[in-house]
Amino acid sequence: MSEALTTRPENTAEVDSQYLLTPQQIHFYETFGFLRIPGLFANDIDDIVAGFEGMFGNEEQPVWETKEALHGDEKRLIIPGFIEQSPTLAPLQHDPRVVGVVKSILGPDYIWSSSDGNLFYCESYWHPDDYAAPLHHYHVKLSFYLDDLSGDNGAIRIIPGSHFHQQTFSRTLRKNFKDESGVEEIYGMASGDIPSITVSSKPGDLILWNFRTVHGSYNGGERRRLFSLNFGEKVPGFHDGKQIPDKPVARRSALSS
Ligand SMILES: O=C(O)CCC(=O)C(=O)O
Repeated sequence: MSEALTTRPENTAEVDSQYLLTPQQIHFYETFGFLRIPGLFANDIDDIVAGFEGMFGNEEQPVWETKEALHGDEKRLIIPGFIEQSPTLAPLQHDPRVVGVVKSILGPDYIWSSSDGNLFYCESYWHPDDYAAPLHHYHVKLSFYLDDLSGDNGAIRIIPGSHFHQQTFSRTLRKNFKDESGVEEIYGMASGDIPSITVSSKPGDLILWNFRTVHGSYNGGERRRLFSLNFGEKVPGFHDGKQIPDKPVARRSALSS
């Protein structure tokens, strides 16, 4: 295990500037609502996968099995509070790479909003993560997909710009995607053909997205492995208060958040 996966004191600790996002990465994230950082955890991936499998392989570990409409009524296994219960993965919450990303996006005042581990035997239809937090409360999700994924086997898909949750575009998507069975009638195409970006990924990549960003996954039904770390702004509405209505998102550096 690399030193980066050793326990760090707490999330308010200073983080070295090498772990902060560049102004370009921040602006990409704030414009499109997601970002992939290739290979950020590549050196630790064997330990991360072992930690993940250790959790799902532990017969004493409570695991929820769901069959929800959002996943076509197909099977999904989920462990809430995932890394918190794993001695191998818990240090990730304070890992400087995680803290650097989170501080770059949320600034110094952020809260931990728990984690979840998932085994998907299903697709996920289009949705924002408003089941996890109200949309006015700005959150970022840091996702670790542990398989080689492309559009053919369940890579996450993103509708860029859909995180501007109060705008007509985003409101229209949320309304029209409420019921998956109506999508084809509304748009004349299958849900999986809706315009989007497929974020292909390899184990060791980090993918982050805004909870408001509309996302989904198609063609992936065989034990796709994902765990996510979630963080939110401390004061709900703080982030939105900084955006001037109808003005372009300002370019900024991690230290001017
Ligand atoms: O990978 C997937 O199927 C969807 C993941 C997702 O929607 C989530 O974690 O919020």
